[in-house]
Amino acid sequence: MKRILEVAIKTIKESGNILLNYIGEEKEIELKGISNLVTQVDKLSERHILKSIEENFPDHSILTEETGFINKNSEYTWIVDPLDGTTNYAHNFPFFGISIALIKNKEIILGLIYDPIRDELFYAIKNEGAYLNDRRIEVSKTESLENSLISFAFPYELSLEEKNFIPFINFSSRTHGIRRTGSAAIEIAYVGCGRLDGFWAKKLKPWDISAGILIVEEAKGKVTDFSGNNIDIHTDNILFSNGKIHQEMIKILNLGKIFIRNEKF
Ligand code: 2AM
Ligand code: CA
Ligand code: CA
Ligand code: CA
Repeated sequence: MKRILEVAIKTIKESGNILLNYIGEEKEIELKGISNLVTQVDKLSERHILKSIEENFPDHSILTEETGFINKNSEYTWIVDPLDGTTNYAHNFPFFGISIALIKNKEIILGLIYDPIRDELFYAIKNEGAYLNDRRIEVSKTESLENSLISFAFPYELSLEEKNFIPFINFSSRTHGIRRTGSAAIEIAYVGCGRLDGFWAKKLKPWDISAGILIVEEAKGKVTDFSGNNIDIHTDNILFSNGKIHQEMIKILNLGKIFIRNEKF
């Protein structure tokens, strides 16, 4: 694992430098769907990560956002988001990162999320804890929803019904506040280190969440679906929290109607 971790850290930081190098440059923006952007830098970052994995671990399978699945029939699969927060990146809004996870059979054994702007590397190794740079991290100790700061994400192209803003309104009056940076991976990492107390998301993809799942779990947080059930990397509706506010968040996520604070439900 030591060598795998070393290669993964070196690779993710090199891709971080690619993102930094192109910040001031003109971005070639393509649309994959309405409001679903991809730039040449997503592809450059991805090409770098693919090359590094293929050179160092030629037998491993790889799943990436922009290339898809490279199947080597291996028990190991790397899951790669070469630029999480592309829309932010294209607008020079400084919340974006890179997410890389390694799965062995069905278990996430390594997860890394790197924010090159702040030079913050969040990573976790199965059963060995979660780290921010070289410091061990844990989720927040916030005991109740009303003292929490939470966040959420979903793809831009969902219908209004699928997006479902009812939880957003219900959380608004029951928390210190809601944030949405536009980088799901960074926000999940922030749950891991206690900057956020909870994060809910709809219809994210394995490359958005896999590294974050391990980071939050190893930071002693909780990850379930909106009903409290165990998740896997394909789960549609996913909730990350410090554990202490998890049940309260599940309750609010499942309220079908808007209730103003203090109203009984
Ligand atoms: P991306 O930048 O790698 O595409 C924005 O709400 C967050 O949701 C980002 O982390 C973004 O990742 C992710 N996301 C997932 N699916 C998306 C989609 N179809 N369109 C835009 N963002 C998407
Ligand atoms: Ca994308
Ligand atoms: Ca993403
Ligand atoms: Ca991406």
